Amino acid sequence: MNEYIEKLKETCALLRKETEGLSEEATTRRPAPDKWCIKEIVWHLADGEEEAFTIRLKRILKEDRPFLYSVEQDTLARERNYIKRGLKEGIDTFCTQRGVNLEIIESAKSDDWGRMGSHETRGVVSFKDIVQTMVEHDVKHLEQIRKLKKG
Ligand code: NI
Repeated sequence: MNEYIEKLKETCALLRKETEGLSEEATTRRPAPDKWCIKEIVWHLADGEEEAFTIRLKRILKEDRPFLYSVEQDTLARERNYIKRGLKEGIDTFCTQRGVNLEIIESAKSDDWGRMGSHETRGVVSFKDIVQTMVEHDVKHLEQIRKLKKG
C-alpha cells in the first residue's frame, strides 16, 4: 500500500515536468477530433481527482457498501470546455486535490483498505482497488501526455 502512496505523491511533479514550457498550440492540439489534447487530459485529471476519487474514497470509508457512480468524462470535457481553460490552473487544481486525497488515504487504517463499495461499471470494488485505480489512471494519462508531446 505504501508503494501506491509513493506513486500517488509523484504525479503532481511529473505533470508539471511533462508540461513545462509547452506552447498553447502544443497543449491544445487534439490528435484526432474525438481525442483529448494535453489541456483536456490535465483538466480531466484535475476534476476527476475530486469528482471521481475524493467522493469514492470518502463514501467507501463512511458508508456501508455505497453505490459509486461513474463519471461521464468525455461529456464533461466538452461541456466544461476544458480546452479553453488554463493549463497551470489545471495542474494546480489537480495538485491541491491530490493532497486532499493523500490525506484521506494516509489516514485510513489498514482495515479500511478492505472496505467495499459497488461501482456502477466496475462492480464490487474495495478501498484498495480505488487507490490502485488512481495509480493506474495517473500512469495511463502521463503516458498519453508523453505521446502527444512527440506528436
Ligand atoms: Ni481518465
